[in-house]
Amino acid sequence: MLNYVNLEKQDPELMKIIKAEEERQKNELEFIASENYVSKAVLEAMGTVLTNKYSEGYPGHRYYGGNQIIDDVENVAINRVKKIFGAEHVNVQPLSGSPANAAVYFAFLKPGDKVMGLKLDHGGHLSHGHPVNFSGMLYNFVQYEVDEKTGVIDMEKVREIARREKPKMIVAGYSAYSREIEWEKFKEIADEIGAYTFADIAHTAGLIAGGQMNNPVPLFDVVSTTTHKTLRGPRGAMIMCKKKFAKQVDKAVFPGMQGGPHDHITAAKAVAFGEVLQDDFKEYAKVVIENAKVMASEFMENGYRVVSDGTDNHLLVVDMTSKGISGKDAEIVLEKIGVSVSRSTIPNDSNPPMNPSGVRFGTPAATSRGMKSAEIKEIVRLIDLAIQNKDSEKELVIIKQKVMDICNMFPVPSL
Ligand code: DSN
Repeated sequence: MLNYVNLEKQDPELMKIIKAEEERQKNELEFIASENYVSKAVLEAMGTVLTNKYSEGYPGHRYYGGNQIIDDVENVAINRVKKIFGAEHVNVQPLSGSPANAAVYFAFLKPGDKVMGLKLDHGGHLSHGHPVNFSGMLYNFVQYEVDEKTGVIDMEKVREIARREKPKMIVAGYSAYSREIEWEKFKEIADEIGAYTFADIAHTAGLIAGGQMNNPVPLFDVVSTTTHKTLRGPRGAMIMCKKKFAKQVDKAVFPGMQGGPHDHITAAKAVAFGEVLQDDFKEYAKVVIENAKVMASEFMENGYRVVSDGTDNHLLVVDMTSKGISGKDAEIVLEKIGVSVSRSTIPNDSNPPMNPSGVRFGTPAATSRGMKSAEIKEIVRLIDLAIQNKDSEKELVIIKQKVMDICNMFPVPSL
């Protein structure tokens, strides 16, 4: 239980709401692939006086006085990232994933330039060129897709599109793609046409940091990631790049995109990076993937179609129409039993994004609670039971109690 003495006294209305969310997190299972639980130390760092400071600029070059201590905070964060990913240059100021990606485009491109990214319904991200997003509005995106039969990116098709379109930048790294990414091949293709390589590893950064997936940082020109997904830090992002691009990336973040960095969040990022450098983080990353693999095979054994027939990372996209239910309706049924998931499009989805065919499941949060394959198997069994009994409120209540029993055995690390 966290201590909120002053908040409780001063603002009981808000305290009640925050406590309700605490209870929800304790009593529900989190399978949203982009969510996780931070440690108490990370939470504490976010609640410090560092939030009071303005520090536009970078360590040693600020536009406000009194920043010597903030410089120390930012330098600790930067040095830890360099150690984790082998990055030549790091900017830890981006406020979140999309602003980080905006800064990357801003650093390397001019409006109207051609960029290649994976289509949203094939696993890409809004900021990889979707027409409703700034990326699709400001830049001329051409999109690649996953193979219709395998659900996997066909690198020869990527090469073909790249040769034909000659983009200035190729984006790899995704939000709903469950397979290892062929970073070397992307680099080879980009080199052939003289394009920049940009990896968005927001989803898999923690798995890469834990040594369980291939690392694009030594290879690619620029890499962005959020810090709050598999990396298990506070909400935020960062950019890593080759030294030769350091100035243009820093300029794009500030003053190009942002004003003052959130120094309390930078401190919490540093604390999380410190945790990533501990030996047990490797084990966590390994179990995240083991759990996702078990989840995928259990779903398939129960007759569900899993996109690409499995996973190499922390997530899987399940085509719920293979069980006669849409992704949105499945999300609602699972909410009733206390399992949080996010609906997801599947490649070439015939249904609209608000009511797509799939559900994306991710195992980082359950793994942070200490769950292993036995629990994952039981959870898939309960999910399947809920889908089969979707119209029986009585059955769903019984299943919810079983979910609650699992939650009670595996407390949220910070609560
Ligand atoms: N919203 C994140 C996700 O769920 O993947 C990406 O921005």
